[in-house]
Amino acid sequence: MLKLYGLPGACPMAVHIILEHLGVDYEMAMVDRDLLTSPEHLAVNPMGQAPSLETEEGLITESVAMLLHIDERYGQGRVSPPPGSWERARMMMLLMFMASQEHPAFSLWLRPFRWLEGEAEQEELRESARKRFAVCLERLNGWLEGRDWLIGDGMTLADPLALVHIRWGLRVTPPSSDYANLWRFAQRMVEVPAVKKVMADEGVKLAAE
Ligand SMILES: N[C@@H](CCC(=O)N[C@@H](CS)C(=O)NCC(=O)O)C(=O)O
Repeated sequence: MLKLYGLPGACPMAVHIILEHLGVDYEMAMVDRDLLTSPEHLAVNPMGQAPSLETEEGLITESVAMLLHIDERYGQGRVSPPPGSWERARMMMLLMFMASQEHPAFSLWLRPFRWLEGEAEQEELRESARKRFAVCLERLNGWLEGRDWLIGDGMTLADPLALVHIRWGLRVTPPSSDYANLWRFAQRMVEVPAVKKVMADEGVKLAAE
């Protein structure tokens, strides 16, 4: 059985939602934030992060890789457009955008002290990251103009990751709730049964913490 190592409300929640939405058999192992860098967890994820996915063939890290693998292997591609299609290219663009641009901007805003020592330098980095994250949210907001889902007419792999980032964005200025399309989308997403269940299981709400 698949085993997902998670952290409540963090990017593993996107993978958790897809497992639940596709009705895949899985086991959840929530990692204590303080134990991310314990030798036991570093053996699972050498970056000291979550998510990680234990499969019968071995462990994989990186949420985008997990999302794709779960859908291809266990979901018969139900939550992604067919390979070679324009829609799939757009879904991949969104996944990569969120993972490689939006997520790092948020992480730098949240924890500038991981990268710089001086307080003034940290403040400067935090401010640049805040602006960068706002640019990312603006783009995501634009992609949701006039749409219920990021791609096509139903949930794809991109939507749960967007929800995670929108939730994080409630803590940043301007908050994600100021972006009309993002907020409308998030409010719809939390009503999807799999999303509702996962958020309840992880003990998180659509509200600033
Ligand atoms: N590129 C990785 C990023 C993983 C990542 O940054 N995970 C965060 C949670 S969203 C984490 O474990 N943070 C804890 C920490 O860095 O201390 C992925 O997409 O899986």
